[in-house]
Amino acid sequence: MKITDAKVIVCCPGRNFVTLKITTEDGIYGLGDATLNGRELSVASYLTDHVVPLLIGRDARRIEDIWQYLYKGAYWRRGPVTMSAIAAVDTALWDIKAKSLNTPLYQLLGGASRDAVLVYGHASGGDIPQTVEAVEHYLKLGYKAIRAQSGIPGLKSTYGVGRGAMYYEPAEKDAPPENLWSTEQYMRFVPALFEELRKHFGPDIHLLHDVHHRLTPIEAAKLGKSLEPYHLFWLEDPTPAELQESFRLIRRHTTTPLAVGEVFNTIYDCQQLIQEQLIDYIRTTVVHAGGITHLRRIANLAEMYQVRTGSHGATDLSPVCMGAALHFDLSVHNFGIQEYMQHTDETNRVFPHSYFFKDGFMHPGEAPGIGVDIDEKLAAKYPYHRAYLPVNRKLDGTMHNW
Ligand code: EZ4
Ligand code: CO
Repeated sequence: MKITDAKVIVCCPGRNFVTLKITTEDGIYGLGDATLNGRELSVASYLTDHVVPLLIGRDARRIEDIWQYLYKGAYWRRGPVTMSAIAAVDTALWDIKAKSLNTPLYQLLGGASRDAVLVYGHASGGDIPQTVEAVEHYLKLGYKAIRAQSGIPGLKSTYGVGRGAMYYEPAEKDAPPENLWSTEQYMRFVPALFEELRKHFGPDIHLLHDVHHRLTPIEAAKLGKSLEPYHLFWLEDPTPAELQESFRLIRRHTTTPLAVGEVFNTIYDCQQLIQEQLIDYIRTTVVHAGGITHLRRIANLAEMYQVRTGSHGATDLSPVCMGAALHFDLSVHNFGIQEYMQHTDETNRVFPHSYFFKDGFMHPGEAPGIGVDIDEKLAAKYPYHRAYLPVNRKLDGTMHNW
């Protein structure tokens, strides 16, 4: 089954997406997400200029070999650009294989380990009452797990706090906005937020919180400890994780479960975190961590150490990634939870899909392959628009580097 064509589609239906489409000699095609938020065109070029020429004529069925060929053959290993490009190829090839066998992808990954995939949504507001309202809204929609973020009194804007009820978009067009940060104000505020949420909604709903790498290990330890009475499902990215051993310090002080890994791109980024049981959930995703092939490897390592998966699923991960993630989630034994930030209708129209949400759970559907398509004509109506993630500065103007 020779690959006859591979092309990169860049579009911006509300936000930028990079999609790889691989076509084989018998007309079957597969899709892979290659979106790297704020650095989209670098992956598009990596694919178009350096990978696509190597794919033409290759046997699309040899998924493992092509993965190894692109990873080892490049000489330059790892990194978000490389691994997102490899992920796109890998995802498209799994899509093709499943379509050619006329089966939904999860059946090739061992079949369903569960009936449906637990997801969490994002509730946020400018202050505590607004955040309470947002959580209530998600509960009404049927969500069983909800991430709560709130603006901090006295700080003009805080990363991770949405502007609308449902569609939170982390990137902003043209130039990176600048947020202001105060660890002291944040640390005082967050326990009050969760105290209020537990008062309103009781002990049963799963509550999550994302720190977005803003704290030092000892600050994170303190926050984790102060949140213990509110028994979070997880505390995410409490500190940057380049220095994996820094999580030992957090672990020594708190039993609040920890989730890390949305920015990781290989198993080496989380090897120590997993093997020393320094985290509870690994957040690597299909698109940024080398595709289905590599994500399964990470999940298998994690299973040995009782670490569960909790893949990143923000809006900058395209519906193609979401579809692929749901097949992975449904099949992998040590699944924990999947993040689900709804895409806008505009995005959904460009990427028609079989996956669906019901009562707090999602399912990839039974369409052959990943079950996500792209309407290329419609995509062409939304040209790329440069956009960036915000940067974060302390009150005195210093770049906040964690
Ligand atoms: O910052 O998707 O858990 N979700 C997040 C997201 C990420 C963006 C980065 O592209 O932290 O909002
Ligand atoms: Co996050």
